[in-house]
Amino acid sequence: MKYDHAGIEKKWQEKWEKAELYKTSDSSDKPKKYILVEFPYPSGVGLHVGHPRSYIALDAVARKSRMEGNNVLFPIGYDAFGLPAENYAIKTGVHPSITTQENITTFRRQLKSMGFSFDYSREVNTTDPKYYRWTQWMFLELFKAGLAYKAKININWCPKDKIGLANEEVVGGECERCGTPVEKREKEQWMIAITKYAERLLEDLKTVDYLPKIKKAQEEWIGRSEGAEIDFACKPGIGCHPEAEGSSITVFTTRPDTLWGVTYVVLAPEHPMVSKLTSSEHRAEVEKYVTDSAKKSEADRGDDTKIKTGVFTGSYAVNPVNGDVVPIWVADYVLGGYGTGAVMAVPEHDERDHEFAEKYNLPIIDRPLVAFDEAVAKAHGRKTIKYKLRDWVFSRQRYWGEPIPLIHCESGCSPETGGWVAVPEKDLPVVLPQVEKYQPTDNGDSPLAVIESFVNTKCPECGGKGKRETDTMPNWAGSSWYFLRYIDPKNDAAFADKEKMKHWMPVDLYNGGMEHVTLHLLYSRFWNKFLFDRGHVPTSEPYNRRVSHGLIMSSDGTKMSKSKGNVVNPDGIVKQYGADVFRMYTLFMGPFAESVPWSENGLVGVERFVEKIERYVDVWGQEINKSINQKISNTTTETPVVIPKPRDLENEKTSKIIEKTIKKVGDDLDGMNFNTAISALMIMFNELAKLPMPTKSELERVLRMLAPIAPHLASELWERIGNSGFVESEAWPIARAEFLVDETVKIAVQVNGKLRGTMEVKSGASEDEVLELAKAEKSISAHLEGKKITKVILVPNRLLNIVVE
Ligand code: ANZ
Ligand code: ZN
Repeated sequence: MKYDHAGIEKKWQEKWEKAELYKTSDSSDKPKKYILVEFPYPSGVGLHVGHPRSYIALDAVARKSRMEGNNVLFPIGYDAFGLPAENYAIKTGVHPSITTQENITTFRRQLKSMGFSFDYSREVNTTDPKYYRWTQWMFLELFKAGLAYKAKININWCPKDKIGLANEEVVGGECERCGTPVEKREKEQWMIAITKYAERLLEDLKTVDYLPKIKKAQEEWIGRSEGAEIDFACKPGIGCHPEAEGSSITVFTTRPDTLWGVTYVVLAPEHPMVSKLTSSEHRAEVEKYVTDSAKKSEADRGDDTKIKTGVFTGSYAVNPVNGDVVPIWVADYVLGGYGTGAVMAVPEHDERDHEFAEKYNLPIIDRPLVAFDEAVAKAHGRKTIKYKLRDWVFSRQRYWGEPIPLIHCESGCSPETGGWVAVPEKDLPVVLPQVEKYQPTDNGDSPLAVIESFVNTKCPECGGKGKRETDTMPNWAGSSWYFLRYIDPKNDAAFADKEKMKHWMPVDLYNGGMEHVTLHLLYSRFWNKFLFDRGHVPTSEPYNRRVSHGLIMSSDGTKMSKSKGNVVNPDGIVKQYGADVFRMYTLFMGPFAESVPWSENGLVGVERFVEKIERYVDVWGQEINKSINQKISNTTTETPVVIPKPRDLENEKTSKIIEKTIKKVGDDLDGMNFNTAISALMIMFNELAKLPMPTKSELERVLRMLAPIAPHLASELWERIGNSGFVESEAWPIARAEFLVDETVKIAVQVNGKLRGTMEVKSGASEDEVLELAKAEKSISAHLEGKKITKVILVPNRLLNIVVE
């Protein structure tokens, strides 16, 4: 008989919804647990099988946590600003909010079909004005604290489409839509000074429980380097371009000890002193070089496998430690945005410099090293710390984002912020206006820039003429604080109630993709820290524990992609196999943190397993009925015989396998080892099939253990064995200790490091137990007589070392 997944899953999903089983209360005496998954971008193609990998796993954790007596917050929402909806609007004219709504409806239906225990009453949608009102409010907090500022920076520019491109729209240096090589162009952007928090973002990693590889990714992204700034002077008379004489170039080095081996100095092409240093003889060449390198991406420039190029400026500078006169070059392997944008080159010690020196025939000299502090002092340098982390580019010239709530006063208000004035809180949100065209304007400004009624407004300070900022916020804005809004999603007076935040924060467990452990994780940690500093949130760190799932690859091990046509549609899987098979298969397919290939065979295997569980429980039920029938027929005879019902008697072997599995599955779910939890369940059902049947209470323990993993199946079987109510309202089973230890193990016993005997003890025996047994062993006790035991060391199940005096 095939398991009726469609009927059973629908039935239980409806029952859960009706009973509001997963609605979370803010006032509960139970301990709180906040379990969070990264919310999806509701794309037009619907849920990808990669999304459920995260949700299924954390759903199992959330369900178990509820059964353990916790008040669990397990919310979901939609991170819905972004390019696909906007590009679709450019193509079709359909407003992004319409496609977004449709996509959200699809996502919600898909999520519900999988039976997730999300509290849907707390859904958030970052594009809802009631939500982004608070994103804008928080931006203004940053602005008022001086952490938002405008600066000219390079953006990716498509000269044909005449628009600024997001990094993800640049593919191999070309515009994703038209294939034209992308150029760099200077544009004024709003920036957020996240670098002010670099040290704390690094330091506080010590206080949180993140997977080691996640911590490492954060540390590398922040990229702290201890080094020194050293000045190389362009002294008169050494051959400098006259305009540069008297100035000096400041380099950043992590190796001042190598100063004596410097043979040239290199500036990044965008260094402000390049033009001033370039002699007329070299000007044409240098200018061409600067223009060409502006077209290259920073990743290409920093790529150590690429051949390095550069040009001589015609000027020289003096090495402060030994007076050597060294030539000044321009090369794009030096990045403008890091350190001081200038380096001292030491070909003898640095591989890049060595390669460059060989290519351009620059000297390579071997000089002894001088220790760090002494070298810095000799060079009259300054010790300093630099970070790779850059300030956050916080504006885009695009439509589908949160409008930046600032007004430029045309009559001179607020000169200290360049004339920018905050929109008063009572006027928030600044709602996105309707537009006719969604593409940026010809000069790269946002499409909002041509809507006069939006742009022209009054200065909130003086009431004079004002013009609105027409840039919108980047995709990362709304996701920087969504975990706070789930706590109080309908609050109109604040982004969330303080008492409620005190109750729920920090998030206890957060899961998401490895691709988000730098930007999103860092941005949201920063955002939360900033709100904490302003007294708006109760904790400095938002997430206590952070884990990550591996990707689901296609069956041939490659990345699933629409163009290759190897994308697995979760709808089809749920329809054919049911949510529980999908859930268990996803948990079973491999270690949670690792990438794993999708396998249809694997699904079929899990489908059989579900059928097997159903059959086992049904047979168990029939046996009970049989014994009851027998009892009835017996009572018709003269002397009634009582036949023991299978559910009355515990069988030791049966109990053992059940209790051991309960222990293992519990530990595995806590350790996020879902695949081994499923295999333990499979082993258990195989064993049970060969053993006397469990009692009713034991079978109930089995179903309670199954509930977080296959909730529909467990609920159905719970009912079939004669229970009412929800299996999940029961407690998570705790393994009975007496059934956990069985085998004996051989333990070697040493006295003062010398082997004095071996003994059989029960597996898992404690130090005291083993010591008592050892004392009773003649061969060992002989070595203890008359001596004082000063120390006992047990390597469980292997070795006991007794130290005596
Ligand atoms: C001389 C030297 C000798 C260096 C040596 C290294 C090794 P991290 O650790 O990443 O901070 N550097 C400085 N600013 C740079 C920039 N804007 N673009 C490219 N390279 C830059 O690296 C710091 C080192 O990278 C600095 O120390 C500098 O080269 C280079 F044997 O100075 B070093
Ligand atoms: Zn004004």
